[in-house]
Amino acid sequence: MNISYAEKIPNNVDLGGDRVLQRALEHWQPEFLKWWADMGPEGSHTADVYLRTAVSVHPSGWAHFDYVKMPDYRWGIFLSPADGERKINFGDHKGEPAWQDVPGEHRANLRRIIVTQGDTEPASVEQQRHLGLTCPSLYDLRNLFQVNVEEGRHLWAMVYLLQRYFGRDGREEAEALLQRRSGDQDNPRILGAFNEKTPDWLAFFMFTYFTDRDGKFQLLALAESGFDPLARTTRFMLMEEAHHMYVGESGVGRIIHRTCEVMAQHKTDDPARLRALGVIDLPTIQRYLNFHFSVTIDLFGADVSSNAATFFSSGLKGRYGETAFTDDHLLRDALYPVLQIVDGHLEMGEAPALNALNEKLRDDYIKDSVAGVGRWNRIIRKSGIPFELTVPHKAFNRKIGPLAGLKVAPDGRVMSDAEWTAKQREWLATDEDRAFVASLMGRVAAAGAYANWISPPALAINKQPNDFEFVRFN
Ligand code: BYC
Repeated sequence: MNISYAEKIPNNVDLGGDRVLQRALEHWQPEFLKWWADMGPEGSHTADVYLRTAVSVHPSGWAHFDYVKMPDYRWGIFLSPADGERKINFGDHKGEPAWQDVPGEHRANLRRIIVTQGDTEPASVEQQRHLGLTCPSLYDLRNLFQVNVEEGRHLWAMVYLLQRYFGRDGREEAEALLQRRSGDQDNPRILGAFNEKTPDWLAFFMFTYFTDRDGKFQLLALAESGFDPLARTTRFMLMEEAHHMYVGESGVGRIIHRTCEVMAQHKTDDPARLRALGVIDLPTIQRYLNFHFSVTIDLFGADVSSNAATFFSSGLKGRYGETAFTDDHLLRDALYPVLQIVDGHLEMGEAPALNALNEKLRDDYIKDSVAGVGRWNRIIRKSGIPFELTVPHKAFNRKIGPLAGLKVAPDGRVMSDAEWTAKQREWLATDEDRAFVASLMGRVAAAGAYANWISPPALAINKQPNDFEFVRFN
């Protein structure tokens, strides 16, 4: 079914055929728009932005580019095409037809997963809302706005499921998703990383590289769900998510490229000199990386989790690449390696694989993250600079799970509290680092101009040149 843009809420789920649901969503729509006006990107409300909008869920139609006035963006409900033969591929219900409705006994857990996923989407928009005021170029501003509108759409994706399948509870949850606020003392967002600040563009690019990648892996696990509407909606979200991680990877890459250019030009690796020259020194980039990586790997939950085991056994959340595994997809007897704390030291041990599914997904995530860091290092190597960015040890700076009880250096060495306190300034972005990065953030909003601390992109978006007018102000 194609997406109908004639309707108030564009969709490919035949919303017009379910008047009750349509009315419920049309009731939520103005609340969403009010939240967007209050908490969405500052300074975006009158701009025409060269945005990608889906006109169909097929390869030819999901990335249609045109100028859109931001508040007129058509947030809609798009599910990937159904496969009528789809089965549940894991857990106790393996082999049964995928559910088209919510199985009563799993209702509470399913709602909780959908709410947790949904909560991250508006959270990230709130975290990023001031960044447009300090954009390094119109190209970057456009990318920020693209990411923001799509996170808004991902909220719609989860709200559709809540309102369509969970009745009154679902409507209440949909309202609560617009009431929690990132970083709020009394009513914060659900997961830790989504209450942190994203105060500058280095943080934004690190967030979209690392934290949006958690999104990728969680969505890949949910795309295996036995609850078919969740699987179908997450499959379509994943197509959009890929661009967000690209914004992060290429953004950090362009910052590194510019720094290396200035290092080579002035033959210096002295951070103070480089800062005076207006670029971000590589050790500061490493400290930001350490922060965003460690905060993000906490998002996978505790390494041994009975919730994760229940989600899997009941067919709600699979493993990344579930159908490609050649095991029994039940995991009743399997084991999985997990780090354990023995006499204050870290040792590799084993846990039942069923309970270690958060850890498995975290390991898959880490492998994927490391690959992109390797691509950043290639930029540094190409400039002939002897510096290598590294991903810190899995136990570094953890706040969730048993590893949160230890102080661990980026190289994996367990240390005393006193040693950690003395050293952490070398490893995590300090107030001074953040103040310096903030001092570079000035608005560059002329077509083709780029801030001094970041290189222009090698390739802009949709084959447009770097000096294309990606945002028009009215
Ligand atoms: N912060 O048994 P455990 C994205 C809680 S990102 C705070 O290990 P479980 C995006 C946990 O809730 C993807 N609390 O938990 C990216 C539990 O609480 P209760 C988002 C945390 O349930 C960028 C308790 O600790 N999607 O899309 O196995 C921009 C025990 O923990 C945290 C999902 O996460 C934390 N970091 O696993 C925009 C998928 N971690 O019950 C968007 C849906 C754990 O004791 N969520 N806790 O009150 C899930 O699958 C699971 O909820 C989690 C947690 C994997 C997150």
